[in-house]
Amino acid sequence: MLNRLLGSGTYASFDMRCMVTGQFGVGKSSLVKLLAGDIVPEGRHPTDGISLIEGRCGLDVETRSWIYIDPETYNALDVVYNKVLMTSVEEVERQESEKPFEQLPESNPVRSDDNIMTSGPSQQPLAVKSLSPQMSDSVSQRRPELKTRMQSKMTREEIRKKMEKVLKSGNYKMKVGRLIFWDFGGQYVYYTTHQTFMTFRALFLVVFDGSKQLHEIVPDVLCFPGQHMTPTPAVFLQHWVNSILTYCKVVYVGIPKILFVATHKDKVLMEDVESKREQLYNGVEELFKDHEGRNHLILTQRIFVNARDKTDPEIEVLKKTITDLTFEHPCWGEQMPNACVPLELEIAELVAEGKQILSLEDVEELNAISKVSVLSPDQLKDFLHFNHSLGKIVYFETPQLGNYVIINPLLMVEVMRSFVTDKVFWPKETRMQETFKRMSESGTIRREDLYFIWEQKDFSAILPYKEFIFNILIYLDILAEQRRYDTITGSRLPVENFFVPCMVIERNTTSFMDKECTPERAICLAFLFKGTIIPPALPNRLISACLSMWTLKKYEERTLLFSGFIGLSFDKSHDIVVCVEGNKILLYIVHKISSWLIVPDIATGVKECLVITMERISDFYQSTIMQHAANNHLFTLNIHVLRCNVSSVKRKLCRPVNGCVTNIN
Ligand SMILES: Nc1nc2c(ncn2[C@@H]2O[C@H](COP(=O)(O)OP(=O)(O)OP(=O)(O)O)[C@@H](O)[C@H]2O)c(=O)[nH]1
Ligand SMILES: [Mg+2]
Repeated sequence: MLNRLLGSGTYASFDMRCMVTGQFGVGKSSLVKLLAGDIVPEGRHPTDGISLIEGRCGLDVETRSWIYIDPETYNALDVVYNKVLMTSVEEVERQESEKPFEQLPESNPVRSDDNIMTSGPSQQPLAVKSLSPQMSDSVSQRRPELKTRMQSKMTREEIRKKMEKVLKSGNYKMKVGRLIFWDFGGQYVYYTTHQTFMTFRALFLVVFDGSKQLHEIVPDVLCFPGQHMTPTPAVFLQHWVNSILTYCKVVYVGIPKILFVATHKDKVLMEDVESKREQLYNGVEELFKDHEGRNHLILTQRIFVNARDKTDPEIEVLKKTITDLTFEHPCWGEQMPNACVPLELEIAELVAEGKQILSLEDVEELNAISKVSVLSPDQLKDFLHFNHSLGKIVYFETPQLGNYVIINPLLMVEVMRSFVTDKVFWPKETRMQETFKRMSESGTIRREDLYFIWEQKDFSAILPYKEFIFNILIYLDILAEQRRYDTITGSRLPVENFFVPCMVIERNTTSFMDKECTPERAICLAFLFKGTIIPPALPNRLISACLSMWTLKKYEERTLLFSGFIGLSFDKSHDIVVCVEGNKILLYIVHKISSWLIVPDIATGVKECLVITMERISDFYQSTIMQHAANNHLFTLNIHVLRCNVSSVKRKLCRPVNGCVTNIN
């Protein structure tokens, strides 16, 4: 698909996202600040959601040196020009001497309802020459311009002027690729939303506190991944490695790379640092010695820093390691199609003006009125999908979502942060406090309450597109509809409440499992994951999906929705429980009298629903523009039928389902 876009020449793009993950409070933000050349503030400042540090540092493509960028001189728009110009001066010169002869495509997307001529031919700008296979100067003179809402800013003249400015500054000669730090907040509630941004086109750091023992208990943790284990730094390390490898499709062998960084070196006696380093990293090796994703882990560098001290010589070692890993990354210097540059520039210009979302019509118009290059409808769709896969825009081509394009993906970070946030960041306003309290207790929120949250100044960009954004949240299973039915007519009632499973941090303390879900009355299926800990986003999405299929059960006056646990009513006799235990998702089917009375077709139906949902969820993460790429087998699914003495049910349940290995226990 990309090849079609690549048709008219390419430029090399040097951009690297460095995603910094790890347990809360271990020093991620401090470390990122040091790496970006910022001052590390005193005291504890937890990160709300994700913080992005962009345009502060980069790597010299030729000398490999770490470059700090003065924020005063940084201009996001110049980045695109720089990138194009960085593609060897010789090539630019060669292109200059070439005579472009380009044809108008047969399916010209330009509508001819107006007859205004475009401005006359301008001098051919330097690197733009090979941009478009579709537009020659003579053609552009013939092309009628539209009376439109969108205004094309990128005239050839404009691009030429800006290119000249960048050329004159000489900045492009010092080929600097950008490093963009994604600093992830480490609190549990963010775990479901973080994965939305993870990609194999990045480098990952997993940070941990080196002054602690890997297996000592982390105090004051209510909720953490691998719920049934004891919360220790080791559990958090495993969680992050599993999350990264689950949510990043493996397109290139061993990519993305994951580098461990221990912090708090200053809390260890100087003479003990080396032995502590040895002990920590031997522990990490031991933890992952049988891990399937071992080839992603960098275990040769045993970095141990004081994340508050920029003079720590190991910060240089860390920088050097990040540099080497960036240069080894197959996406560093990736070839990007020139044909997309004009539209990219138009979009960058709008983002710089503060625009975050465009309707698809606007994008089509922007493309159609371009004075430099027009992509065909197919190319435009490819452009959108490709840029989505690069993380530059967000575009889901579904009937409900395909009419809008989020041109600044940071908006999604804001959307998530607006309501999936740790208690310390809850808004003070009374109605909103109540909304957040209800969300964390019962896991529900009303549509209008979310809209009300978006009325805050911070989220004013979301408000005009609230319905579209709301639908995205449902599509991502961050929100799930609470279905209700009229008990007399059986017809569906309008949805009032939406569930937000990731905000529920309370654990199941009801006696449902002990009293109702007994071996005499229930059968149990276990979905086993290869990793040691299931990343919470996965069961949370599964819980969302269950909530939209079945009715939430009430027991002992409480609704059975807890962190990693859900109880549902299937019908008057059957209940369903889905819960997480270590690396298993357990599905119980409970009959109100005896497991012998469980209707086999109900059991298989529920199982298949769950399997299909799990496949859909994992497919979602695996979807990529590079369809031919290898599959990620890190997360295959086994089904073990446990505690099932009902042979007819057992026989039916163990019928293999697509894509799953079925084991009988
Ligand atoms: N002594 C010492 N303190 C550190 C070090 N790294 C971080 N800190 C302190 O630990 C606290 C937490 O650091 P942050 O950088 O905010 O931690 P974080 O991992 O970003 O935390 P979250 O955003 O909540 O996930 C702050 O008070 C830091 O000053 C270190 O290497 N040594
Ligand atoms: Mg932080």
